Amino acid sequence: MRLFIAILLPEPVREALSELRSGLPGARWVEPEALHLTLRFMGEVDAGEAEDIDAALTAIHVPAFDLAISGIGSFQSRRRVRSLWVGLGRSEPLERLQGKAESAVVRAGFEPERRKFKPHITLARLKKTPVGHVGAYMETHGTFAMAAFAVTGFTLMRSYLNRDGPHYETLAKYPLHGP
Ligand code: 2AM
Repeated sequence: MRLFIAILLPEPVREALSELRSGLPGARWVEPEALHLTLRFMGEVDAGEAEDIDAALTAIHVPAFDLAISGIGSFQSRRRVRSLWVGLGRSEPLERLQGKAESAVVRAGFEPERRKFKPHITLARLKKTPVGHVGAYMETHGTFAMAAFAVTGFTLMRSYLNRDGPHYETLAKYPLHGP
């Protein structure tokens, strides 16, 4: 099974982000209920490994915290824009939680993640969208910002790669506690 660790977003946040889902031809928008912030992507694991990850995540204890969303950015490769995302304000509690999730996964027997953590919430995946359209979209929405929301937990997610795009299932929830 294909697993990752994520923060799911409260309904009002998903609703606010949904307003960004238009005005870009060729974009495949992420369904509002699937919007999330990935802390760690493990990829294919077996049932035993999934249990070890779950046990290690259960041992994480950090207080709940607020997280601010601001700005829109993109990932590019081979001179094309591949995805569009909303960014997160710099957050020490988020980095601490991500660090703990990373250590938990390593404790469960996985190789450390070598890529730097770049927190983002993917809004759309793009195929052959002309760069001018992306520029126009950024002109309109690039400074998007909204009120901070409370992060009260994180989740172990399973991803199914369907023909119509990825589908996510929540396998386990790990609540954070009062600050
Ligand atoms: P993305 O939104 O930028 O694609 C499930 O695929 C989640 O894990 C997505 O949030 C995805 O980020 C993230 N992820 C991180 N590394 C990944 C990888 N190597 N392959 C697929 N998804 C990855």
